[in-house]
Amino acid sequence: MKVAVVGATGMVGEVMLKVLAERNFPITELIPVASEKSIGKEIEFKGKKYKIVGMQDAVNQQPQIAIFSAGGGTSLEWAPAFAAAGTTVIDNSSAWRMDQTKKLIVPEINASELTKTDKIIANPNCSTIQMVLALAPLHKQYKIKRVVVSTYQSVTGTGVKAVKQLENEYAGIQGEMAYKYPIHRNVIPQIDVFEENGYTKEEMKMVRETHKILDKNIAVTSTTVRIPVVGGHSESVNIEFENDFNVSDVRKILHDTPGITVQDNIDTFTYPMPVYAEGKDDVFVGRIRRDESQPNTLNMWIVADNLRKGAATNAVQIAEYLVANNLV
Ligand code: 2RA
Repeated sequence: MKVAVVGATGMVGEVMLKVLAERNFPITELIPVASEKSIGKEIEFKGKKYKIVGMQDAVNQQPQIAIFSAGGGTSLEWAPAFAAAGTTVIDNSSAWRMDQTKKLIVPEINASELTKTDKIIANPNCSTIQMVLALAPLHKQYKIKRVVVSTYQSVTGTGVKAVKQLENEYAGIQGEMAYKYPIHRNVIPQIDVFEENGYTKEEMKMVRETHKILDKNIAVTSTTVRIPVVGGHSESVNIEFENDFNVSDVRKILHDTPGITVQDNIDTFTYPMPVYAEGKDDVFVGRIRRDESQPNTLNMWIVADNLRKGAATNAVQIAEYLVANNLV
C-alpha cells in the first residue's frame, strides 16, 4: 500500500506513524505530508528516512490511502482532491463527520457499512469513540434510552501547545497559553467553542456523533471538561436502558467485546486511569455499578488514550479493514 500521512509532524500524526509501524500496516511506500514549513524535512519510519512533501505533490503520487490529521480547513480543501485522484481518505477532523454522504466509522461497530465507493471516511471525535465502543454491545442487549456523560479530558486533545502550557505552569514558567485560563491546578468546563444552545461544540459532537454511529433515538446529554492530565480522556457515563440488566452480565458483555478491557475490582482498587491507558489501544471500562436512584440504569467509568483509540488507532483500524476487505 502506498499511504500518505497528512499532518505527519503533528501530535496525532506522530502517534499515527507509531501505530502504523507497531501494527505492521502493509506500507510499501510512505508519503509524509505536512505544512509548507516542514516540506523537505525528514521523518523516520521503521528505521527508514522519508522526506516530507506538500499536499499537491502527495495528491500527484496517487496513494491508495491518505490518513488526515491536519485540521478541518485542510481536510475540506484537500480531501476531495485526494479522492478525485482515486485515494481513499480517512479523516480525523470534524470536517466530514456530520456530512450525510460520508460514513462515521468505529470499526468494531460499523466498519461493515464501508464500500469501495467511500472515498472520504470520517473518524469520530475522541471522546465519542471511547464512549460508543462501550455503549454499542449494551445497546444491542438492553436498548439504551438515555445517556448522561461527563468527561475529564487530557490536554493532548488540544495539542502540543496545551501540553506545553501545562508543563510551563507546572514549572512556574510564563509562556504561551493554549487556554484562556491556567490548566495546572485547574479544571476548565469548556472544550471548543459554545454553540447557540449553551453547550460546547465538543458536547454536541458527543450527542450528534452517537446518534449517527449508534442510534438517533438515544437521548444523550454531555458536559465536557478539560483537566490537567496527559495520557487519556476519562468519562463518567450514566446509562438508562429500556430493559433490565444484571451487573455481572454487563461486565461479561464488555469483557467479550473486542477493543475493550474491563478493569473492575473494587477489592483490589482496580479501575481505569489515564496513567494506565496511555500508550495502549484499548478502551478501559470499570466502576460498573447499578444506579440505585432509578430503574434499569447503570453507571460506569471509561478511559482511553485519546491520541490512540480516540484518533490514530481508530483511523489505522479503518485502513486495516479497507485492506482486508479489498476496498482500496
Ligand atoms: C479534545 N476532542 O480533546 C478534542 C480533540 N479532538 O479537545
